Amino acid sequence: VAGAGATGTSVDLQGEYLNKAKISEDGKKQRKNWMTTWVVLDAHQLTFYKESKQEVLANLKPGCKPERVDLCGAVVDWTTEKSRRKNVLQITTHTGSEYLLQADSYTTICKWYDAIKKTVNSLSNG
Ligand code: I3S
Repeated sequence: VAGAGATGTSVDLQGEYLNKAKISEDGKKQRKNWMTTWVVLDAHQLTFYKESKQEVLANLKPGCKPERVDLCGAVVDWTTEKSRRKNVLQITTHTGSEYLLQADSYTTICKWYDAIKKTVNSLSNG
């Protein structure tokens, strides 16, 4: 279970498995492909790892290249239109890339929604 620690206005969520689909890159539509990734939120970005939590924490795969999403200038919202799944949030980056994040647990996805929102807000407040 992720540990959430609030420090000032930003929140670090130390990681959880979530379902992710990238639906556009820099404004260009992508074919939706849901995958489960280990997701980490820090003060500036979200990081999606293809590797498991254990592999990430133990640095078992030195060559691993996670996908990083800059949250500065991003917009976070719930969406019911972009997927038939329940509990889906959408992140649109300042470059026009769009990601969907989903969890079966509403509590889990709400925690991520709130934390990502706080991070985006803290970045826009300087
Ligand atoms: O938005 P879409 O295109 O209806 O998303 C569905 C597709 O990605 C589908 O794969 P195909 O492109 O091979 O048909 C997936 O199997 C579905 O899960 C996607 O819809 P949901 O509602 O699950 O996001």
